[in-house]
Amino acid sequence: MTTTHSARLAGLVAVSAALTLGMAAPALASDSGDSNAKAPNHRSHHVEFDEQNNSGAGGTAVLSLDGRKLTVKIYATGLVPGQPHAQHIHGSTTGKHFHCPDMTADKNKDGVLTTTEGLPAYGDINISLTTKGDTTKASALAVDRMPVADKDGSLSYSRTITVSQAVADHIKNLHIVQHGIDPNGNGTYDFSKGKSELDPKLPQEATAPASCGLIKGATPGMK
Ligand SMILES: [Cu+2]
Repeated sequence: MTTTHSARLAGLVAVSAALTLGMAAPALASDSGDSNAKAPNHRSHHVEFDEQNNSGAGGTAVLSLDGRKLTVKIYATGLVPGQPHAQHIHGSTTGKHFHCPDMTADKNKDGVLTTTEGLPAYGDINISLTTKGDTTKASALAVDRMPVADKDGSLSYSRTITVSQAVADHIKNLHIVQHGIDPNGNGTYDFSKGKSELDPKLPQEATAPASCGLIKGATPGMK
């Protein structure tokens, strides 16, 4: 995964932007308790983001799945204003469960949980939540197609994409990660925390995770 991230980042060197990792996912037709669904295969899931790296970021997401059509709506706060935040759906559709790491995953104890340190917990990137175009892992670091936080650090995102049947079937095993932090509070991504382990030309601040949210079970009545 590091190799992939590195490769992607290498192509973005010219782009002075940040990365956000996020993800969202809907539920299965077999989920119980969604009596209000219009169709047996229509389920919605709720995500609550928890900060990573003491970023102060948070927010919510609603993931609606209608067959293989996944609508992802994210409302995040506390992100770095004016900066792009790469976001992905992480995890596995083959039964292995991943989760959101805490600071104990900061193996070198430098005070920053890097994407690489978090990946054993996050799992691989399944979907890149871009604003347009490709949504595969190949666009993981396409920061020019990632949402940008407003002047208040808030970010709204909505997109409907067609996912694989595997994703539709295992949406509850997935989660969303958003990236891009500003620990020194200067309003931009800089090298105060060193270089990104994914690409030394990019600041660590641009690639480190800002928040993570697990896909909760089907929420009755939500659309
Ligand atoms: Cu990610």
